[in-house]
Amino acid sequence: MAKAKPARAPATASKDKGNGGYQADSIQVLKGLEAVRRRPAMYIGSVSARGLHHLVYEVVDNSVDEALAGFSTKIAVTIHQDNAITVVDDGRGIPVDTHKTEKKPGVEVALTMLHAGGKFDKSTYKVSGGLHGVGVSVVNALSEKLEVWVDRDGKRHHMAFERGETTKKLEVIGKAKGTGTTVWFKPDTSIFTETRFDYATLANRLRELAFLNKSLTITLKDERKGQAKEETFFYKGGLAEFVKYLLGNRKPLHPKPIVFDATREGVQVEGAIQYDEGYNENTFSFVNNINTHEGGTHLTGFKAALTRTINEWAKKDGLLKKEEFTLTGDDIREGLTCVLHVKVKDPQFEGQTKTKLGNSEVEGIVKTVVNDALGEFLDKNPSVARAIIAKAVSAARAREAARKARELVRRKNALEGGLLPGKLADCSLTDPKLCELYLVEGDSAGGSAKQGRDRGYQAILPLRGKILNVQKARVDKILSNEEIRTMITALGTGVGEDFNLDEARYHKIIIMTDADVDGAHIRTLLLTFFYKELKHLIDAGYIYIAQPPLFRIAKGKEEFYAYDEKERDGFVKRLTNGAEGHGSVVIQRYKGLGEMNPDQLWKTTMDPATRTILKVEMEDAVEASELFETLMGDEVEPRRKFIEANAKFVRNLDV
Ligand code: 0RA
Repeated sequence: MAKAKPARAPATASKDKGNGGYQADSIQVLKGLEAVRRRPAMYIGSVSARGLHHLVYEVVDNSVDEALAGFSTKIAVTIHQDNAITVVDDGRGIPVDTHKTEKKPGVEVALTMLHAGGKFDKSTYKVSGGLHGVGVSVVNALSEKLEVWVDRDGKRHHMAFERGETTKKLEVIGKAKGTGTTVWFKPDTSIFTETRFDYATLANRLRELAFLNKSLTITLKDERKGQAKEETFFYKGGLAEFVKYLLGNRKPLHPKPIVFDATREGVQVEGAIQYDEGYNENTFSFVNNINTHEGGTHLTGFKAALTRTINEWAKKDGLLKKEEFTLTGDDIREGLTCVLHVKVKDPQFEGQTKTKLGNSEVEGIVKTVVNDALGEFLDKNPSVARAIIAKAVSAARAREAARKARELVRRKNALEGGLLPGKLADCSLTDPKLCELYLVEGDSAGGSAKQGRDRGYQAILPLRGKILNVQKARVDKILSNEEIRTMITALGTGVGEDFNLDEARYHKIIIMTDADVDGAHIRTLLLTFFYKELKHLIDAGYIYIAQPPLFRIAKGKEEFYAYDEKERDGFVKRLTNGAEGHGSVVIQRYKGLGEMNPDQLWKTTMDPATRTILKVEMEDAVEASELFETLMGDEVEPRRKFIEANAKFVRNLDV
């Protein structure tokens, strides 16, 4: 019977079947990695693109740990022709001497035993938490092949594996000048649903790591045909440069980021903040290089300190009248871009995605560090202090105005006795579960939709392009926009604190815009508005996107509608190769919904029997909010990218 080693047994390990005859140790090892292969998502989150990229992060995190411990300064990542990956670092190299209890080379233990990482006391701060830190053995288990080269003690060592099993034992293959580790692996295509690495995805994480570790140089090289590329990420300024990067070309309120870096009770607290003239907050927090999307004690401490310090300074300076007026945290964080990075020895990660720091002692530590540093900065830079406070005061006023605007929407509705907007062509049924509201771009398309619809359960609200202007505005402005107000009235739910999902007049709200760039822009703006002001409608799964066709292909009496080029070409082929007919094939490209007659619009886009509508999902709200932040900013490029990537939010589904 195999010896039980609970410390190493994975949570998912099946019951010991007692493989007598095999060495206890080898059974244990096999079982460990087999558990990973059987339930990979348990270890890397998913077997989709995200999980695939996680393999790279896992190896890189180990290299970063060497950097945190002060031994490594360079990490090089290469995406090879065949979607294999190499990660090279100049750290100490994975130990090659015989492990005391396992009686195997350390490198073999690290790569074949689950959670073997904890067996080494390698550095004070480790990248560990959430899905990180599961260990390189997990990468090994999920790789068709993996090879490792370790430079240590003047020698170059080598080992090879297949699907987690050792195929070449540790061997010295030559001399080595310095120290370091090279890991080459080819993800197992039988496990992952996505097998191509996305350069931008890897670049984003590596760039982030370089910002977070200012002494680190990280390179990323893509060797694949047609997309060869190489970038080096190195930021001497660390978090201050990170903030500048995040700020993009938004106009800063003060010339330089405010930075702090102090260690108390073994916790290192690093941060950089800068205000811009906009209205959005952009806060990113990290613990040991991991993005704490859900925040936690470090962020709570930071926010409390910021609110307190700014209020105190404002009072001291006579900018606020004694107790009569206090700025709220939200007021003070308007226009703030912030990166907070703390290093904690024994981080406790909580929350749905295990990205929320739970260590209670960290809150007070961060608060003290930020109070001290920020207080000192404000005293030394009174003009910056006053600019920040003036901005927060104006935010407070705007918030008050927004409250009034919301009330106005509510009162107006009450006053009008629930009267619906004149522009709305409502449906005759009243059960919201059955009713659909089409938000249609432009009056002409609105006209076609009104004529083409099934008026029993389909309502039409034409919107003009004007909502474009709300994109950078504060809530009070947004709510004073005619189009937006009309929409809210039609939806019936109210907005902000007044929101009530039960009052929704339709359970399907379908955004129908032109299939061009302008249409995508309007759709994105509507999504942004829903996200910011009517999030619950997205949560409830009420928001959809219509999919109008791009082409009509006709020959004689036969006609087809195509939703992309490929489909179009298919239909054209069919019509040209088909039985001899007369007349030629006519291809019409729809530039807008308005070019379709009511009947065509119904058939292609509105008839539940034939249409495709995409449900907007906020599955990854964190990612979404970051993207929306990007979208709300002044930068054009990220906005364009967002619009292109908009499909990320939608899941193919027709009901
Ligand atoms: C265990 C112990 C030590 C280093 C490492 C693992 C290590 C792992 C990886 C994975 C990629 N690069 C790596 N670099 C180092 C500490 C070794 C010592 O104490 O000398």
